[in-house]
Amino acid sequence: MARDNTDGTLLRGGSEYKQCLARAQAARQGHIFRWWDQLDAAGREKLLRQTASVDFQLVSDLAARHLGAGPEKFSGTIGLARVIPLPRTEEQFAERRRMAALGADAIARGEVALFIVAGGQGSRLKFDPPKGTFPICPITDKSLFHLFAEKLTATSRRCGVTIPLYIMTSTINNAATVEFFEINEYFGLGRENVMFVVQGMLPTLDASGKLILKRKDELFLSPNGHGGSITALKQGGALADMRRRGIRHISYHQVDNALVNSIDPVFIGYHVAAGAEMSLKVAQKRDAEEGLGVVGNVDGKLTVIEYSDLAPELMHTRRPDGSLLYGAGNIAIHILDVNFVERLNQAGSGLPWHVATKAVPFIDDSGKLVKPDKPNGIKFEMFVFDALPQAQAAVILESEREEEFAPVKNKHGQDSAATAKQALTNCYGRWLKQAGVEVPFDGEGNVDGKIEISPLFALDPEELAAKVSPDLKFTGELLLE
Ligand code: UD2
Repeated sequence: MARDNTDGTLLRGGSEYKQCLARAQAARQGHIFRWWDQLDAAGREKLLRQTASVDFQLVSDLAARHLGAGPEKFSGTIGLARVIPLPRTEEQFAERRRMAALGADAIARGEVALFIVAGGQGSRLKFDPPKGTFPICPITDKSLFHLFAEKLTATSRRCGVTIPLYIMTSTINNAATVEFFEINEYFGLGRENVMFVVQGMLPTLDASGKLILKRKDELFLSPNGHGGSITALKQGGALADMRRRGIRHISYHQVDNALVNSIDPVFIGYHVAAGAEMSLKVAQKRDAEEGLGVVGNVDGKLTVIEYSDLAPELMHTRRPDGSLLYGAGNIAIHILDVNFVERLNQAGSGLPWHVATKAVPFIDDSGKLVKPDKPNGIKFEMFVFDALPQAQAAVILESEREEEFAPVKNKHGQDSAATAKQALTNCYGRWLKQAGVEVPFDGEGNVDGKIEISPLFALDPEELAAKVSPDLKFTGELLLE
């Protein structure tokens, strides 16, 4: 308070407080200031800053629409979507080669940027720092961000062009993410070619629609979902930067896929050839309940239905041959056209909201912190794939999951760091085998040992085959940098 009295911010803080309190009270959320008298100047400032960022109208609309509505599972009719299958015939291989050439041309013309969404909290991994800093490479322990940066550098060199990188963070992890890039000197990408955009945050509500306080001076805010990237790209200045650079196509992926082919000429080629506005990659689901959305036609529009929104009877429907009817899982790799993202922004993104209920710590009526073990907090998120029905044309490309999808989601078990590291080793092992090198695989396709091939050494099996001799001996650990 002394500071307020001496430099005059008390007056500003005072009027700001009155304004924020009035807005909160008008929205029936005045309780967020109940501990005001106990807060020091820093706490008051924090609470005011957070409250000022809250769109109370949106919050009350969301509460009115979603509270008590119960989980809505999609159980309607899903038409099958046209998916470009993995190549099997000579003709299909030839078409993929033609598309690769088309895509490589677009990259070389400087029309493609990489965009990584990394604003999530990664709570299942139980790793506090930003997920992109997670050490993932099997031998060197390089981080996910480092691995993606090397892929980008290798592609840039191959195509003779600078490919800019955009990363979406949230207020929770932006500072730590930027610092990680600073410390690592932007992994050689050049600071001027890396841009961070910060996504929006939304308050978490309790069952009665009240904003949850996580501390006496802090609202429980959560990132607004990866669908928030549509407006974040615009508001953070990334779209303008892309326009300046002549970027037309945004290659989008999540921060948690260790095997992703960040800039895939084949995918870009198909997207460009179809004049698509948004495209996505799918892979066959491991099993009916794997946490991947499925793609289909709903009311004549291509749509992704998130696994948690899909009725169990649809999720488990099988064809006569035993395969899953809705087995094409969304692996969250997209291409978005810059013009499309601009158009979505004109409609304020136009993406629907989804509800998730999570156990979140809160301050109870007596001011004590409670850590519930049952879900008590209602979060709202937008999903980027909900933009798909608005795309005038779209391509869905099937990918080999062993080559392109190794998500790092959990601390242990399936989709964990251990399975992703094994998937990297196995993928590099298959590339070596194609190059004629003897590599032992067990019956489940796992290499016994560790292999790491830096993208700067070889970006794909063809480049590797040109660089290694079949006489290379694998003795349980192999690093090619
Ligand atoms: C997502 C997809 C799922 C499948 C799977 C593939 C959703 C809802 N589901 O599942 O269908 O494609 O990925 O791995 O997307 N993120 C942000 N800001 C946010 C929330 C998330 O940047 O507000 C990022 C996050 O950093 C991560 C990615 O989005 O890179 C995925 O987030 P997730 O772990 O919540 O998604 P998940 O595993 O439920």
